[in-house]
Amino acid sequence: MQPITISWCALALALTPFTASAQTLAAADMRPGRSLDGAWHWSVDPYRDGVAGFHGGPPGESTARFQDRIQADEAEKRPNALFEFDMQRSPVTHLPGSWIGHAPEMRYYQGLVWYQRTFDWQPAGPGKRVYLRFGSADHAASVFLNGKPVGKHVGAFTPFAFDVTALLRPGSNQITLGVDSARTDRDVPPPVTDWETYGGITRSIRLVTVPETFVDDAFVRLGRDGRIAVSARLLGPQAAGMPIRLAIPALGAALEGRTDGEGNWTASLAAPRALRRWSPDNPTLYDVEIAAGADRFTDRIGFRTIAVQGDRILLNGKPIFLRGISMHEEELGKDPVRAMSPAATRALFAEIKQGLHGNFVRLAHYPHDEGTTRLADEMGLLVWSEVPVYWRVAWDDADTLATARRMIAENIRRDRNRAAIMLWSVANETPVSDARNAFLRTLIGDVRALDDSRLVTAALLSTRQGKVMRIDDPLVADLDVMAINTYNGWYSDDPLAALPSFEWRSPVDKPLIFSEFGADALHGYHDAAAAPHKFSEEYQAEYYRRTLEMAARVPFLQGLSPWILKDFRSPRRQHPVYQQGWNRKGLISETGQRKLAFAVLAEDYAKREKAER
Ligand code: GCB
Repeated sequence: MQPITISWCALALALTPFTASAQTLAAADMRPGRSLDGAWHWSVDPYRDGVAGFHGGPPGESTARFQDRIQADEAEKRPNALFEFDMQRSPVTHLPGSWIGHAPEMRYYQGLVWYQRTFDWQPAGPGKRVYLRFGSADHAASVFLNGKPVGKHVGAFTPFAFDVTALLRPGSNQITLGVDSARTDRDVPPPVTDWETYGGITRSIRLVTVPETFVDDAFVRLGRDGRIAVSARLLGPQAAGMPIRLAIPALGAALEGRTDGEGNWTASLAAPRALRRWSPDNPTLYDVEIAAGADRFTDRIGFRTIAVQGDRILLNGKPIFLRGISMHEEELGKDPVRAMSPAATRALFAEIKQGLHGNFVRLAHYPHDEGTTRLADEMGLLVWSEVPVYWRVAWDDADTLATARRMIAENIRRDRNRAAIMLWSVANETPVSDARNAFLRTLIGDVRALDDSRLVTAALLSTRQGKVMRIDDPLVADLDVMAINTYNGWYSDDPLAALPSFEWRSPVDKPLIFSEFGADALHGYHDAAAAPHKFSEEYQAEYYRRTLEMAARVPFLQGLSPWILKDFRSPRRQHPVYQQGWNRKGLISETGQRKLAFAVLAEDYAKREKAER
């Protein structure tokens, strides 16, 4: 293979800040394609030499790991060639999976890591485009194909894709990418969170093939007016004025039209009588097709309505109480690497559905894998979906706001066909200030513009006077559903017996969710004393009993998502006996052992479920 000389200009391009992907590639996981998961070479780069030159100066070819050459071949020809970085002889790992599992010394690494693999490719034929799509990269990724810069993406948790049609060649191709997990105060989230940064590539990598003109984005939903509405967008040279057709074969429903000058199409039809509405009890999904020119977009979509009426939440017109739990994206086991296989997610969802009698999950604190929200659709679990606008972000910074807005848009465009998603949340526990209010109001506006069929919320903090709990965050006025994280009895030393007498006051006629409450317990640590110690299973169980008693007395409370289903890794939780790097508020341990509090919540939810039937 001939070395390719990378021009300074190309390198400069590669190093400019974020290049937005211009397309959405909705339902990309349903498209034909080629998985690039599997064996990849990796190489750590703590001083970021791979993107720097001599003495740390401007980038130069000598150190670049993304060059298009097999170094062993070069060395064979030129014995005096110097290679300090040789990706092809670097160790191999399996992607997806965070680098914290690549080698013991990577456990706490934060910085730049390079990945490289080769693959054979036969051209897709004329009239096709090929996208290189990453499910996500934590936190920033620079991608190179055959030594040429392809693009950059900043922000973990949402997918991104680049059109690589022109860069692919018949035969052997080489992808290199640098993934940098380091974040600053201007990032979303900022560096300090209460969860592990799983640096690297933790979701699937695929080449996705589409016709030259294709359905890039499609949103199909049941509106509150009883009609099925579709908004679709074509991308490509023939996008304007193209005939387009929506079909839901199992319902015998079809709709035809033509895109406008920009490639957009919006239309609606009355919901067929035979339509079975999606709900946690009957998670019916339909195959939906949109055909336009050579393209056929397919998805599996459920139809239901979600609304609020006074302090009630309505699913398909009927009040529903959300029997939920929060969870992080982390598989069961002693050494998770955030590789959520369908089986790993199914195991956790089964604990919620069957174990706890739940109907709702808060996917904290960032968009989870697209397979997770698909599984929620399939198994029948309502979802709270959020972006990592967490604790303190740089409210005054225009770039930070732009990042958060992009994350929201990428999340909603990826998932707005998932019937399970009921709530979009724009922030978690953010201290009130004018700058923060303005920032979050912009995000709320974006959510409403992108999706008129769901509810908007944010996890807020309350204030306390004695035993009176007030919800006085001004953002309440902008939300459909109020949500409060409350930890009396854990972060306060109130006796647990006092919790039921706390009184909640609402400033508005809106539903409330307790989006978090919880207490740490180390599985297997028992304390039989009348007043058990914190961190014991008995303390956590009693905390749940008392908090649930309090919850039962709040008339406008319409849901719970206690913190949290499973113990999760958190570098800030270093109590040497009880935590050892884990937040222990799980109802199950990191390996899936149920703690006493699990049964307490399950009993409460079973009663609520029975009462609803
Ligand atoms: C919170 C945060 C959550 C933490 C939790 C805790 O309020 O929203 O991310 O993990 O409390 O355990 O303190």
